[in-house]
Amino acid sequence: MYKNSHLKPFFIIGLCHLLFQVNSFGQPKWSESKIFEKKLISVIQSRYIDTRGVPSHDQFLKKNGLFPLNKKTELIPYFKVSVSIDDVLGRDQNFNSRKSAKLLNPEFFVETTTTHNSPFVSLPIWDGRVYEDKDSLIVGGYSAKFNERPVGLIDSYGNFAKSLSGPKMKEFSILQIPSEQIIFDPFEWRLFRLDPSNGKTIKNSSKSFLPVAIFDKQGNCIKNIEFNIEQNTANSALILYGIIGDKKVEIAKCNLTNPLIAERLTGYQPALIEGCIQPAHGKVITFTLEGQYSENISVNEAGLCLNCNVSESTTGKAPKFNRVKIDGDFSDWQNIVGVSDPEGDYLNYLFKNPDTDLLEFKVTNDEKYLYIYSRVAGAHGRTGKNGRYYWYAYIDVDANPFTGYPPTRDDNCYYGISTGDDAEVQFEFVGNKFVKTFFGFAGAGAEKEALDGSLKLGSSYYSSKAMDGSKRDRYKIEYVNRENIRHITHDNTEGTSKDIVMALSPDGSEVEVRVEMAGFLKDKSGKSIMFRGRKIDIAVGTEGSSDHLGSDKWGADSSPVIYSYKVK
Ligand SMILES: [Ca+2]
Ligand SMILES: [Ca+2]
Repeated sequence: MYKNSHLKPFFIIGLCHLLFQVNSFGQPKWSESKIFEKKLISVIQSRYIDTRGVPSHDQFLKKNGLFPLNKKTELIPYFKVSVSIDDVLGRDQNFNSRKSAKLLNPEFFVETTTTHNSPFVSLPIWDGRVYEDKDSLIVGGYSAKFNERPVGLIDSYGNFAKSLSGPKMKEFSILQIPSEQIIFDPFEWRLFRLDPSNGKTIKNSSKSFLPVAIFDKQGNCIKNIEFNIEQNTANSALILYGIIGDKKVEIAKCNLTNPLIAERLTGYQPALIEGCIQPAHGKVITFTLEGQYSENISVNEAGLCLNCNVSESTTGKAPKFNRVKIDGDFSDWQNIVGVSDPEGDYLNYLFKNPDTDLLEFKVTNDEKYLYIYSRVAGAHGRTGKNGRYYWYAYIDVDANPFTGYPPTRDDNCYYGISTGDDAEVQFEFVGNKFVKTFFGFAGAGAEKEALDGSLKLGSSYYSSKAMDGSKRDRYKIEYVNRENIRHITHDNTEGTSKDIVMALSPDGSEVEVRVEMAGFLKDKSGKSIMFRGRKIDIAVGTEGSSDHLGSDKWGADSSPVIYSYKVK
């Protein structure tokens, strides 16, 4: 998936006094040490100057023994379809469905696998993040006991220095890594652990879902391409087409008569009430089938390249209004660009739960509704008998980090993203049952003000109680709208908000949520906090217990933020 132009790097500016309010560790006051005239990040980048005198990521890789040699890249096309259990014949592992069988939710993705050699290997660190505080780069570490706390800093050489000592240190898994092995990539804004490769070949792989990037002969990414998956008339093949202007080009195909099955998964069947649907009620087998590229495609360094000439007509079609149908068929999302999140970005203090591991997040809207999409590695809402699962869209409606609640892992909230979260769209599953969709709001007030409709945007907290147990009057409230009446709701309370509906894909890996913009709260003058033309920052998050996977820990993840999404 290519990059969304709305994206800013994953850090925050000017949020740190909020972090300090909740920091009772007696940390050094970073903000008092004003050393650098130049921004610290530029100082670190300038240590990696190439022969043209320009800071370069390649230089960073070379100086740290990470520059890839003997690099090989393989891009394998896959199709994924679900088939009702009743339509799958026999008990063998073959893709042997009835001729009349409906192929549910056909999908396409490319798996990119690279191998290379280098003296060192870099492993991503998920248990912390780097953020700016005035002239300093702070490393926030994550832990079960203290949630997120500043545990160190990145100095002007780009090195990590611990700022925490004593018994608290052992609570933070990032501090169990020797300091000299922690490396900050100032170009990609990521923390890595550096290990010797000992001569071993290094292998990485990742998946790209639709819309995938396709390049022209000159190496430019083709912008006005639309994708469409079709079944041929004899039902013997699935074909991915790219439509560019009035030209339809076959990109990849998968034979269905005797396909190569890469994965075969049995679906799950959550109990559903009004507000959530799932095709075939999840009673499906989901097949991942290896495909082949058509002769129009060649694979090179850049990725997938179109061999035939396409004249990108600039007059082309006007951009479509993305109207999404909440039906569990996700073809209406396949041409919407979103943001991707790494697979396997597990935190050490949480359980490695694939059902909460986000892979993609997208947002769109029409005149009445916001539509929100996410994909996880496992299945949304899957729990065991006694488990719980929550999904959130975190919305910073005024793009102001000082309203809403701050993006730390404090207050027992699992996410750590750079927004002030004012309003949320959520859903809840308990014991493998869909319980409700609902709204969250965190502003200047609490339940009474929400019921009166007189809440204002303002600084707030996730929990009604502070960490010392005292009660707060500004905290996140949760509500549902039913028959034009707003009701406060709580965990485990069944009953969905009528203006938020959702659908799961047959295998549960994808979810589409439609929320009526009128359902968000209004300010005192009666104006909704969500309106067309407003620019919002938005991300999604998941959290779920893992009893069905044999653990009493929870799993959680959050997506990158889409900044400045303009409600069209
Ligand atoms: Ca749909
Ligand atoms: Ca993830």
